[in-house]
Amino acid sequence: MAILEKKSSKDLIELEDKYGAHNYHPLPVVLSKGEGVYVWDVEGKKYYDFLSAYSAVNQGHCHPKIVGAMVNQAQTLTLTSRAFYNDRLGEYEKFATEFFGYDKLLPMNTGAEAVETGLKLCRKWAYEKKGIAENDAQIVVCKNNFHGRTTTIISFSNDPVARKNFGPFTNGFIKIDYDNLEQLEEALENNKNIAGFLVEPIQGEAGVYVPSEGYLSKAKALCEKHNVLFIADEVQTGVARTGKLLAVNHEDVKPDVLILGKALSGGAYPVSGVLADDRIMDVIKPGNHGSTFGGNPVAAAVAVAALEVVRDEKLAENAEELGQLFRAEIAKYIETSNIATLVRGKGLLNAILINDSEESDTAWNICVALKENGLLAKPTHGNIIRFAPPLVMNKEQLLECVGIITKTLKEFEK
Ligand code: IF1
Repeated sequence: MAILEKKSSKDLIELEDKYGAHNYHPLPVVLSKGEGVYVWDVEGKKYYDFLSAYSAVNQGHCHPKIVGAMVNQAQTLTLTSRAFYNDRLGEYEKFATEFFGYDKLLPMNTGAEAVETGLKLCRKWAYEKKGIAENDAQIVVCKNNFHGRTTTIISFSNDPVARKNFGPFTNGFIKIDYDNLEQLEEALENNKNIAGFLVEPIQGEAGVYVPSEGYLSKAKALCEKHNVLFIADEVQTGVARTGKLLAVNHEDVKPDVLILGKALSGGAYPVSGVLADDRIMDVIKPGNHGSTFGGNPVAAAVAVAALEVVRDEKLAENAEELGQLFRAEIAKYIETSNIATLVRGKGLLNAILINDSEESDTAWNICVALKENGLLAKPTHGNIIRFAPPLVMNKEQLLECVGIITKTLKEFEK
C-alpha cells in the first residue's frame, strides 16, 4: 500500500511545499534522526549538525538524560494548567533560580513569548515602581535586533521582510545603534520615560555580531545610573553557547531581567522563561499574565534535566575551548583564502564572512555544498554563514568539521 511506502526526501519536500504555508526556505535536506552532534536524512546519509536548531540543541540531539526525563514525565502527568499546582514546577523554579542566581522565574514556552513577558514586566515595573505616568513608558532597543515574531516584537524590528504588511504596530520603542554607548547615554539622558534597555549580548541574526569589549558592562552601568532595567535576551546566546553559562557572564553583568528559551530544554520541548529578582517580579499579580502550557510538568522535568546536563558535562567550558580552536583553525585558512574574509564569534556561536555581496547566493550555494560534504549550516544574510554545533562535540570531531568546511570553501575559491 502506498501509505506504507517509505517516502524519499524529494516526496517529503513536495508534501511540505503543497500543504504547508511557505514561511520558510529550508536547505533541501529532510532529517529523520538525530544523536549527539549528528543527524541523518531519510536516505540514511549522516551529517554534522552545525546549526543545532538555532542553538536550541546545545546538549546534543536526543540526549538520553533529557529524553528519559521527558518520557518519564509524559507517562505520569503532562498538563494541569496553572489553575492547579503540579508537583514539578516548584522544584524546577527552585533549581532554575539557584542555577542562574535570581529570586523568581516566570515560565513560558517560546522565545518570543518570553520576550513579550520581559517587555510587559518592564512596563509594569516602570509604572508601579519607577513612577512613569501610565502609557508613557519607552523601551530602548537596538537596530538589527532579532527577538521573535509577535506583532509587538516586529514593531521594533527594522527587517522589512519581517514587518511589511503586518502593521499597525505597537508604540513605545526607541531604536539606537547596537554597540553604541554614546547613543544609549543620549537616549537615557534626554528622556525621563525610559523603562528598559532590551539587548542581545551578541546579535545572532544580524550575523553573529559581537559587540566591543566592555559594551555590556558599560551599558548596564548606564542603565543603573538612570534607574532603567537592563533586559538581556539570551534566548540564543544563553545556556553555555558562547563559552559561559550566559553571554553576559563574559563581562560579569547581571541583567535585571534575563530572557531564556531554546537550550533551556536542550531542544526537546518548547521551554522559555524570564528571570528577575523580587523587587521587579513582584509587580506581577494573579491574572496579569500567563499561559496554558507555561510551567507544565513535562517542561519542568525537561528543563531541570537539560540544565543538569549543561553543568555535569561542563558544556560551557567545552564551548569555550572548541570555539577558540575553531576560530584559530578557520583564521589560518582565511589567510590564504579569497572566498572567506573573516571568522568571528564567541564559544561555539561563530560566523564566517563570505567574499561576495549580501544579494549574492554564494553563501547559500556553499551551504548546499557543505550538505553534500556531510555538514549542515545555514546562511544568515547572503554572505554570512553561522556555525553553531551542539556543545557535546569533541576535539577530533571539531577538527574533522574544520576539514569539511575548508575543503568546501576551497571549491568556491576564485
Ligand atoms: C525562526 C534567527 C536565530 C532569538 C532571540 C528571541 C527569539 C529568537 C535572540 C525568539 C529566535 C530564531 C527563530 C528562528 C530563527 C532564529 C534565529 F536567525 F532568526 F535570528 F536563532 F538566529 N530572541 N531565533 O534568536 O524565539 O519564539 O523562535 O522560540 O525560525 O524564526 P522563538
